[in-house]
Amino acid sequence: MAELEAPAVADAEALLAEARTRMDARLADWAERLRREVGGRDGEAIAYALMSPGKRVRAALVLAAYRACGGTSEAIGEVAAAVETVHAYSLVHDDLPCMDDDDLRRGRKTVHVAYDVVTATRVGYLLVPVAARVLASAVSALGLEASALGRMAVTLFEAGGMQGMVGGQWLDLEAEQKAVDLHGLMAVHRGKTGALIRASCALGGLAARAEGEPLAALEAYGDEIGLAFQIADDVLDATQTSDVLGKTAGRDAALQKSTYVQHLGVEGATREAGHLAESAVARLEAAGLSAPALGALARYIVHRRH
Ligand code: GRG
Repeated sequence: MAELEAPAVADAEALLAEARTRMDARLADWAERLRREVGGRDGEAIAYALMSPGKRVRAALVLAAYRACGGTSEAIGEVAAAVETVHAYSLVHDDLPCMDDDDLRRGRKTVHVAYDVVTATRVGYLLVPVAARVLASAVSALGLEASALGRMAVTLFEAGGMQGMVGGQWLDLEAEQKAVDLHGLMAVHRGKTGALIRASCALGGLAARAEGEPLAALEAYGDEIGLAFQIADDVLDATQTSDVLGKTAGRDAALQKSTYVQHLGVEGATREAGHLAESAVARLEAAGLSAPALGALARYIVHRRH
């Protein structure tokens, strides 16, 4: 398999900058709406959680997958916002004392530190149906039929459920302070992190009415970069500072979690993530999908600094 050339950081950075601008605007609109609807301290905490400034990798993947399949509507940003809403609530719960127990996220206090544990727990649950509302508004803005909403909702919420993110988080918690082999670790990573990244790629394709081989290629690409993303996250947790990451570094070691770094070392884990990214891009090429932006994002995911 051909080696991926040096990271096309500029391309990925431009797409991520676009995704950040668009997500910040979309999520601020939803935050304002929810602040009014829910009101009080819960409303403020929901807005705080939704408006926290992420890298927006999942949003960028939705945009790039959509365009790779010929999509042209600006309304795709709303699909990306639905995915970022799922990601946002997962972070709120991930940081709770009963989970990873962290006080820093995206360079700010975590929701349970800025508010309290009960409020943060409620915020996580309240945002689940909000993600469904954002997706429904996206499908309507894109002019897609109701059957497309059904398929896209299944894609998003299966990825967020027991077969994906929730199940992966469950395995992750069970695995704390235990030795987990690479096979087991792969299952944790694919569920906890990979499933939503895979769904981001699939949703971009579905929004552009992709079917068959191109859609399968996007899913295969998403599957491999999803795992690569979490391996890179393991590497960053072991090698970067909290200041650079905007979240507490060294958390895996503190919680005695098995990681790719622990199994393969920093170099070995980085190499493994690189192989997955190469293989992901090869899946797109094999399906005849011309998608330089998805190639650039695959490289970014492995070489990113935070
Ligand atoms: C509330 C129903 C419900 C479920 C939550 C807690 C949980 C279930 C899942 C946790 C999933 C999780 C947080 C996995 C880690 C994924 C990960 C690597 C997050 C960091 O992603 P980045 O680097 O972060 O893209 P930013 O801040 O840039 O968005």
